[in-house]
Amino acid sequence: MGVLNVTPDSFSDGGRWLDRDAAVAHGLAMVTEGADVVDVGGESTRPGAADVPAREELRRVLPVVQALAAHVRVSIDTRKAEVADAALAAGATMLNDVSASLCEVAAAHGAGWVAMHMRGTPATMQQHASYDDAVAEVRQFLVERASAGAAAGVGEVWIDPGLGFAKTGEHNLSLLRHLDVLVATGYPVLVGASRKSFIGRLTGDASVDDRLEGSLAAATWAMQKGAAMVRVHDVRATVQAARLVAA
Ligand code: HH2
Repeated sequence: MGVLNVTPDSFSDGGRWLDRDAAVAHGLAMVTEGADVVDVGGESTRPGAADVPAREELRRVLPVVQALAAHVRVSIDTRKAEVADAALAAGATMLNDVSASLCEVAAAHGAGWVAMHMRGTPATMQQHASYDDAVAEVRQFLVERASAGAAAGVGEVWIDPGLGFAKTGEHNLSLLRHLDVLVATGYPVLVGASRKSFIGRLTGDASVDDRLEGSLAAATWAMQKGAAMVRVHDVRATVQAARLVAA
C-alpha cells in the first residue's frame, strides 16, 4: 500500500502532492513501482495535527481518487463519514479508517475496511499512550471492531495496530514483536511503520527523509511475522523486500 498524502502538513510528504496533477503522477509512479493499493489521504493524522473541514478534505482527495481509480485499487484514508462516502462513490474500494468507526459506510459501498487502533484523536492521542498490556488491549479493541464490521456487512475486514497512534516507541516495538498475536485473530493485518518517529529515535535521530533502511527493516519484520500488507512511502524498495520475504 503506497501512501499518497494530499495535505500541506503530513509529517513526511506534507505539501509535496497538494497539486492534483503532481499527486496523480506520484500515485501512478507508485503503481509502476509495484504498489497494489494507493492510500489517498487529505488530512494529516500526525500527533497534534489540526482538524481539516470535510469540504476542504473532499476538495483535496476527490479528483485524485477519481483519476487513480481507473489504474489501481484506491483506498481512502479518512476519519469522516462524509469524505469516505464520497471517495467510495468516486471509485475507491477500500476505506482506511483510523477511527475504526466507519464500518457502515464501507458496508454500504461493498468496500474493504481497515479498522486501525487509536485512542482519542490525533490532537490528543499522545495523552492516551498508557496501557497495562498494549498488545492484549490493542488486540481486544481490534477484534471487537472487526466483529462489528463483519456484523455490519463488511465482507473484507482488515486490522491495523496503529503504530504511533496513542503509543510510545516501546508500545510500537511490543506490537511489532508480538504481531503474530494479531495475525492469529484470522483477520488480515496491515502495518504502517514507514518513516515514523520511533524509527528515527532508534536510528540516532535520523530525520524523516533518512529513515528508509529502518522502515524497510520494520516492513520486512512485519511481513515475516505475517502482516498481509504494509503501508509505506518508499514503494520500490519495499516491493523488493516483499518479494524476498515471499520467496
Ligand atoms: N499511519 C498514518 C496515517 N494513516 N493508516 C493506517 N491504516 N495505518 C497507519 O499506520 C497509518 C495510517 C500516519 O502516516 P502518514 O500518512 O505518513 O502521515 P500523516 O498522518 O501526517 O499524513
